[in-house]
Amino acid sequence: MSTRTASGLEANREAHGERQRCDAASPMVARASSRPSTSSSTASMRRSRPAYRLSGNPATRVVKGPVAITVEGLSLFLLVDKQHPLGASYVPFDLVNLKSYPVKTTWPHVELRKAVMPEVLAMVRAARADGVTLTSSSGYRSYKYQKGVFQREVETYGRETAERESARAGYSQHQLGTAVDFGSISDDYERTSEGRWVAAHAWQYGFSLSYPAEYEQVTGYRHESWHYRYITPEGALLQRQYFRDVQQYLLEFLHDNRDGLVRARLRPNG
Ligand code: DAL
Ligand code: ZN
Repeated sequence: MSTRTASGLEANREAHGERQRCDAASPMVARASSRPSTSSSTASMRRSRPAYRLSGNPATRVVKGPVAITVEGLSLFLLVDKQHPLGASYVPFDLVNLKSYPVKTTWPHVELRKAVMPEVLAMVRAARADGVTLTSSSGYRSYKYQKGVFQREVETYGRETAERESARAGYSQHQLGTAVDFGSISDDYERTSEGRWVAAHAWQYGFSLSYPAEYEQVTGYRHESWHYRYITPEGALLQRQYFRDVQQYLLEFLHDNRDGLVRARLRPNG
C-alpha cells in the first residue's frame, strides 16, 4: 500500500493546455425533501435564507428541500470514471488559485473552479469553528499534468497499483476542477482529526467522497479517504438518501437518465 505526498504528486506541474468552456448544457432539476439534521437555531436560519445555505456553525448546517439541482453547470455532475473520460481539451473556464483565498494549501499552486469556492470557504470556516484546519493538497489537474502523475505512479509502484489509485490522463475527476485531495493524501488521513471532520461534515458543503472503502469494484479505484468531489449540497443529500451514499451510483443514475430527466423535469422525490 502506498503513501503519496502532495509534493510528489504536484512536482513538475506543467502549464495548462488549451482552454475549453465546460459550463451549462441543458437544464435538469432534481429535488430532495428531507432534512438530515436540526438544531435550536435552525428555525431562524430557515426563515432568513434557504436552509441549505451557509451557516458558520456546522451543527446548524442543514440541507433541506425542496431544492433544485439546476444544472447550469452540468459539469458538476458529469460522470468521470474509467469508462467516461473528459478528453484532452477539457479545461474549466473559471479556475482560481486558492492562494487568493483564506484556505490552507500544502503548496502554492492549488486551483479549483470559482463555482465551488463559496462552499469551500464555508466548510473551511465551519471546520475552524470546530478547531480543525482543513488543508487542500491538490485540486485541478490538467490532462497533461495527470499524464505525468499516472506515469510516475507506474514507475514508482508498478502498473497494477497505479491503475488502482491513479486515473489515466483524461479520466481524472481532478480535471473537472471540482475535486480536492485533502491533507496528507495518504491512508492515515481518515484517522486524523481533519479527516474525521471532513468525513462527517463535507457532504453538508456539497463534497462527496469519491472512492469509498469496499467499493473498488464499483468505482474502479481503491479507497481514498482524502479525495472528495463537489456535487452541491443538494446532490450530496440525494446521494445519501437514494444512492447508498455512493457518489458513483448517483452520477451513473444522472448520466443514464439525463435525457429523461431533462425532458420530464423529473423530480426523484416528487
Ligand atoms: N486518484 C484519483 C483516482 C485520480 O487520480 O483522479
Ligand atoms: Zn484525488
